[in-house]
Amino acid sequence: MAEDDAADAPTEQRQPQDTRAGFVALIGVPNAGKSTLLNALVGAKVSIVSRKVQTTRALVRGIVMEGAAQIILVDTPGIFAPKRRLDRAMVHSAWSGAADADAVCLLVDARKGMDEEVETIIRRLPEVKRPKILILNKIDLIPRERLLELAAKLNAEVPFEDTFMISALKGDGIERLREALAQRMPPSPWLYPEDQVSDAPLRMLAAEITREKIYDRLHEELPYRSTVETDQWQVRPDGSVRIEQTIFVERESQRSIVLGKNGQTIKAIGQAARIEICEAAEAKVHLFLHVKVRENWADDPARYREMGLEFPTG
Ligand SMILES: Nc1nc2c(ncn2[C@@H]2O[C@H](COP(=O)(O)OP(=O)(O)OP(=O)(O)O)[C@@H](O)[C@H]2O)c(=O)[nH]1
Ligand SMILES: [Mg+2]
Repeated sequence: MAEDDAADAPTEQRQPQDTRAGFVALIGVPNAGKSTLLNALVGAKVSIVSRKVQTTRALVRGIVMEGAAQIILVDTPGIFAPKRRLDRAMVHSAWSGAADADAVCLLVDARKGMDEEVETIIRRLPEVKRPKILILNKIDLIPRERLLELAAKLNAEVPFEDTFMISALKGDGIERLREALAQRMPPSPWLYPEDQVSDAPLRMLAAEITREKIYDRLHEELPYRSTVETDQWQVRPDGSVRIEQTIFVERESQRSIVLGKNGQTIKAIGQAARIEICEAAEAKVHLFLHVKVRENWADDPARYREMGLEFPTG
């Protein structure tokens, strides 16, 4: 090997010794706070959050550095009883995220406790032959006695290796959890550059941000009947970015709701999305949103590919 090659050595060779790296999956019922926790652990907004259930639709990876350890956190869609094809793809992707991880964290909304939905996950958990960790989230909402009771009840059902009580929203217990997860990472070179917080391309994140604004502003079935894709991402000579996105809905009546009276709703969605996309892209952004009616988008494999989901046949 020529001596010059040393300058081009792969990044692993420049890493400190004793590095560790691995995957930690966050699973739980919809709305347990998985995406909020991912963002809190990463320290940046990587995954979208809303008050509504079924916000996350595909695996979202966030990268955390803790000392010599790199933790690749995998946010997953909430696990629920699927009805539609899209539901099935989401739930399938959640379990697949767990199957591949070095550790699986079950996140439970402490205020809701152990309901039927959590029970359903617990029944299937033995299939996942991975170290399991229990995380009780939203501890800001309930008294401590009830927490201990809930932790005991869940630990009686599943052999969790560890239990944490946190508030992902307020940041309580996050530091300790991050350190504990780092300890569990196996020896390995880092898998991503150490300053990277996500593996998702910006155009994907931008589509997700717009979808989050739809979840914030539209209600009932609409968020679940729509999807967003980034069609164009054009960097202009002045460094600003021109972005075009399409919001797919299933009916003309839904299109009217997304547009709103005099286009007010789409304007508000666009404004809110643009501000956040600017931050993510670190550039001035011109955002153009189009709304298209595609009756069967939820049965179209191309839409699943864009979302990063497997298309369930049958
Ligand atoms: N009070 C309180 N609210 C929280 C906490 N963590 C998350 N939330 C709220 O719970 C709601 C759901 O949070 P998400 O992070 O979107 O939940 P998720 O588990 O990712 O939901 P899905 O993607 O639908 O599966 C949001 O309104 C959050 O602000 C917490 O520690 N305390
Ligand atoms: Mg989520």
